[in-house]
Amino acid sequence: MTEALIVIDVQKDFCPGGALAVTDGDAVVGPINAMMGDFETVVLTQDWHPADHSSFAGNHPGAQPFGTVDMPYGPQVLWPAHCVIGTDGAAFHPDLHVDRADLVIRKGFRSGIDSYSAFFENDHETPTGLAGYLRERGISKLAFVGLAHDFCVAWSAMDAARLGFHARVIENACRAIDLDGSLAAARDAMRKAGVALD
Ligand code: VGL
Ligand code: ZN
Repeated sequence: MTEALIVIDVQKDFCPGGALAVTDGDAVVGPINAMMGDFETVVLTQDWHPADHSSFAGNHPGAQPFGTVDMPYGPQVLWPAHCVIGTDGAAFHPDLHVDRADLVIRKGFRSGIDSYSAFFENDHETPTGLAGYLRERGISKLAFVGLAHDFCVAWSAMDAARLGFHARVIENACRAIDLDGSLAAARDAMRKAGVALD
């Protein structure tokens, strides 16, 4: 069996009570823990931002969270400060079975650029190294779960498909931010990109 489970950003700040809480975000933890046994390889991603990160609304004078700014690499949604390096909010949900992970890959750690995807930063060019890791291990099939369905899960799954991996999203183990219809748009884009929605 060569399919890997890629668990996206199941961190306290994306769960109820967190800085960028996704509705019902903690509901993914039980299903993800339960399915880990079905996969030989489990990879976790961790959103990991410096306090001066350019995706934080508070670092743009006069800007509001959930607005958009133009960055050199394209439009960027501004978020409340979240998953700041070393803080409690950046930690994994305490019930997530992190011990099962072969690899934890951090992303978004450069101040000037965000990284929704586990494979590329938001310029769609700068690699995180995950594709090389998976290919070197002979893994070609990936199942994605976690938070948020319409941002980091969707961008990761679409990049995986673009890179030639077989990519599917297990939707009952995802929860969305759903900003202005972003979940419907992301599902549509994923289907068009060749991502299977299970
Ligand atoms: C995410 C917004 C900002 C995510 C991360 O994990 O989907 N969304 N940073
Ligand atoms: Zn982030």
